[in-house]
Amino acid sequence: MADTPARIVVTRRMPPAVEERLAASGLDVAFNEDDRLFTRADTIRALQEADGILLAVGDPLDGPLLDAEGRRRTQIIANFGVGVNHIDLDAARDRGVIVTNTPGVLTDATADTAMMLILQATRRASEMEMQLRRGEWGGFSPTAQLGMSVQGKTLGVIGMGRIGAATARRAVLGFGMRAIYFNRSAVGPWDLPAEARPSIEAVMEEADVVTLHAPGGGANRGLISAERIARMKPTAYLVNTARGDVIDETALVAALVAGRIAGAGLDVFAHEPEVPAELVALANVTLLPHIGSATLETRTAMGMLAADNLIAHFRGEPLPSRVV
Ligand code: 8YV
Repeated sequence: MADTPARIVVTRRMPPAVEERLAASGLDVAFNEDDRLFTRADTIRALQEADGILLAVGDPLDGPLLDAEGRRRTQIIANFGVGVNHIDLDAARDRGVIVTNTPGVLTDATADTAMMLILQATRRASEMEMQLRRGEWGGFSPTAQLGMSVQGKTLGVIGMGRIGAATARRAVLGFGMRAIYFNRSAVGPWDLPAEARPSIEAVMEEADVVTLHAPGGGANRGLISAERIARMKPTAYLVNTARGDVIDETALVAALVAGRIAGAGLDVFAHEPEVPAELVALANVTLLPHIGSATLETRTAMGMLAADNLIAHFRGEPLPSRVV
């Protein structure tokens, strides 16, 4: 490392082991002890003062911001998370700013969350829990509170990358579902029965549960459009652990309010932390506050990988997971 240590700004509180590692790294690290969300002005200051920034999904970075009023010092942005749709990658590329992310380490946690939402949605878990908590449970009934069994049903995976495949694996091998998928490029072969379909439409039409695992932003904004939602069976469920903007949220709300699909399980929203009031009021949706990767083990691994990228960069070593 150079004589004067590189200065790093960490925009969010990190799991303890990650902060310890960074503190001992030889880098000059400024932590965010009270976890206060950075304003635009804070981000500009960080870009002017720091050689590297470790940030997360609530820290949007566009081209004008990256210019930092003409005084940017930052060479590398280490994103805490695999999704980088909050960062303008073209703007970073144009300006020679490196961007890294944290693939692989959150695959299982996010696939677990997708499976949890598949089960919560199809078994009406949120609705049932609310019923109980409100004191409205009248006791066992053979015919009330019925959901849909997932065994033998078809899971439709949109985006068969690491997390999509891990979700299919859970659903097929653990819960007896069959899996079909659409992926933009050819993928496989798989160590489980999973059949490709030629289009998103084909998956939407055939699946009993559609689960989304495509990255957000860019061309994927509104990928699950009103027209594509309309292809779903009226008995089908939609699950999203990817990014809120992958769905036309207004169209989804309309479909759910009109009862055109059976329900949804959502961990992500188009304008987080805002959640449309219509969704909050609906019984047939399960809503989670973007907790796909929220286990101590996973968040620690994510922070360690982000730290690895920063440390490698300032040591002049190859970066473990570079995006730009
Ligand atoms: C992260 C995620 O926790 O990695 C991602 O893309 O969606 C989450 O699991 C979040 O993005 C934190 O930056």
